[in-house]
Amino acid sequence: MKKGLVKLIAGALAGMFLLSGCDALPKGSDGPREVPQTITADFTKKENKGNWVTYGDCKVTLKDGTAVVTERKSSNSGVAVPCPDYRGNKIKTTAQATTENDSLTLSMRYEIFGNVTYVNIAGGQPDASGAVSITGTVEIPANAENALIYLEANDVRDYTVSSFTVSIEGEFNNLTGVPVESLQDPTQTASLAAAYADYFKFGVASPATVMTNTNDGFRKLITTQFNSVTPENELKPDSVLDAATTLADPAKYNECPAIHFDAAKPILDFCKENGIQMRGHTLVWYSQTPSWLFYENYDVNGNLASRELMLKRMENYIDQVMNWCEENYPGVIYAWDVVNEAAADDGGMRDCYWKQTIGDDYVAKAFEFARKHGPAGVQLFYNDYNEYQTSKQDDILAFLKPIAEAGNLDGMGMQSHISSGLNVDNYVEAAKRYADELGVVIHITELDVTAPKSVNPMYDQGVYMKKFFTAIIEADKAGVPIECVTVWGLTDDMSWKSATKPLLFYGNLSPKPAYEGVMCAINGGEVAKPADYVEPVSDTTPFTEDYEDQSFIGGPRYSSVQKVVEGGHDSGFCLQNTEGYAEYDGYSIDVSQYAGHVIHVSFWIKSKADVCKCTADIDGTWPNIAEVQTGSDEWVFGEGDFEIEEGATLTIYFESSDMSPFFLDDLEIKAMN
Ligand code: 9MR
Repeated sequence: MKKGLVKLIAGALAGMFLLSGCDALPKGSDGPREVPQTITADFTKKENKGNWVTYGDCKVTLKDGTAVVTERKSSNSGVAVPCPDYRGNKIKTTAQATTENDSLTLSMRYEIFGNVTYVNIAGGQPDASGAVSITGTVEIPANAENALIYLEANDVRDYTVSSFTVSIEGEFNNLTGVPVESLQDPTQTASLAAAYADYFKFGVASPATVMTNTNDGFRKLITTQFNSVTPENELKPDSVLDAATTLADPAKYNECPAIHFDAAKPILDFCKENGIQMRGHTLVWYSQTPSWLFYENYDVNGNLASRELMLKRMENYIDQVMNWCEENYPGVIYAWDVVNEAAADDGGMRDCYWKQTIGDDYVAKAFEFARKHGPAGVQLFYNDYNEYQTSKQDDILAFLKPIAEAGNLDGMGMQSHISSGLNVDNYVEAAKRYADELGVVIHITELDVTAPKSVNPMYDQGVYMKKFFTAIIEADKAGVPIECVTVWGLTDDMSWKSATKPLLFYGNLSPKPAYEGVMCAINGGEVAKPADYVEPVSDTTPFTEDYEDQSFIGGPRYSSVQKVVEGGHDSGFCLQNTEGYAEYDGYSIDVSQYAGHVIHVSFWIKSKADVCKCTADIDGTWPNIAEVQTGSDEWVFGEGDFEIEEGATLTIYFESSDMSPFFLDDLEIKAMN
């Protein structure tokens, strides 16, 4: 039969079904459609016609082949490129823009069984002229519908985008016409909360779409598995501040911004009805807080507000939010993340509008106000990421100690966005240190664990979960007051970093080996090897590079440049590392093949910098493998050992202590056991 005729009959049949009131033919009964493998926004054509749409509340004007985005009411509003036919594929997206915002980010939004998920793909900072070019890759889950890529900013200032493309990376997996999977019944899976009842609460972050979803499986997963819920975005200032009301009458709301709980109510209702307690997240944060809050008359084109005014706005905001929740949902919120992420990534306190307007004591003030106005018995937490890094621990402890001494701090929130390479002993040590030095309890608030890039990623992740939870159970037994562990999302596909598959349940609600690992930690037993388990080939062949054939296997860390040059140790060639923007822009080598072994690394290095290091790169922790005194610009020998966790993915890198180039030669990495 001719293709056209088949379509005609199918169309007529669909029409009959529709007319007779039955459901339409299942999606995709026509089979896969032809799909272009690159989508390029055409800013000479109108919305939809030019492969682009307006995203969120803003105005888009087309000018000379660009899209000028103005009147942006929230940091995520702007221009988007829909790519609904790319589900189940790895995609690459690129945008070029000019902006006055400090940074732009390419993000993805998709719907997954009626829930909405947002994933950050890649970000970029504009150069002096305001131009920025961003490129990133990401995987779209097979069950993700209506995916689109949008360009957001850290602020609500204008941007102009001149090019925006989304294309398929690798071979195209055409899932058009293929229905999404069916959800599994989550009530058949044993409860994590029940299993851990003797130790700590077992919580989960959830978007409010779960509560209004026609698929009740997600709600059942929460009520079966968890006894604490954190709204993923709905209690953040972005959601709670009522922009329309406040900005319509800035004089009236000058000291006390208007607020509303439209986004949070469904999740608060759900917790109240099901007797589940909630962690409130978050009152004071540099991110997801509109910049107008920090300006005189709430006008971002004017001056920043004074310290006095910002203290009033902060106090009133904290007072209103905590007390509205308590009055309307008594006892539901048992803990608040009062301040989130105040420590900077490169040491000290993060520069942000709160710090710029109020000063360094904004954190202490927030806790003072939360204690003064917060309902009795509600615990006050500080919450941060990379909190297990030694230097970040020092910074956080420095500003939290006076707050704890003043009696205004009850808990430390360890976000714990980690990967299966992180050393669990160091992690537990950090928890113990916060508890001991601050005299507070610990909540693990946003746990997700990037699956390793091994041959059995799900299984290896499960084995790591067992190790991680065994360690925290032991710590809890030994007196480290861990009172709640919250995983940051219900399923892998709903995670803010879905491509790394970091959670306990698959997208269809069935439990993963990661869930099994968590259960094995409490019940004993081992994570079962899956039917498709691949016996890993342990390749412990020593890795050597002497650069004599003028080649090298490693690559740049961030923006450094490597070149083989003459003048090696004992003559011949060596590797030169130059450029980059920071001392840690160095030479990086993947050593994952030695997972489960202790490696011995030896090398010759030369630099004008005082010190050169060989370091492991694990989730924002950088344990030294070898450190050598250079500076003389003479060749110096370095060596050291490092134990790589079973199943881990690991890179090590070489760096100099300042921006001076370094030269590397006769590198050897070998397994010791
Ligand atoms: O999971 C949240 C995601 O949906 C949002 O788009 C994102 C915006 O910043 O925030 C995510 O949650 C963050 C949390 O509030 C604070 N710690 C880091 C989390 C992951 O980014």
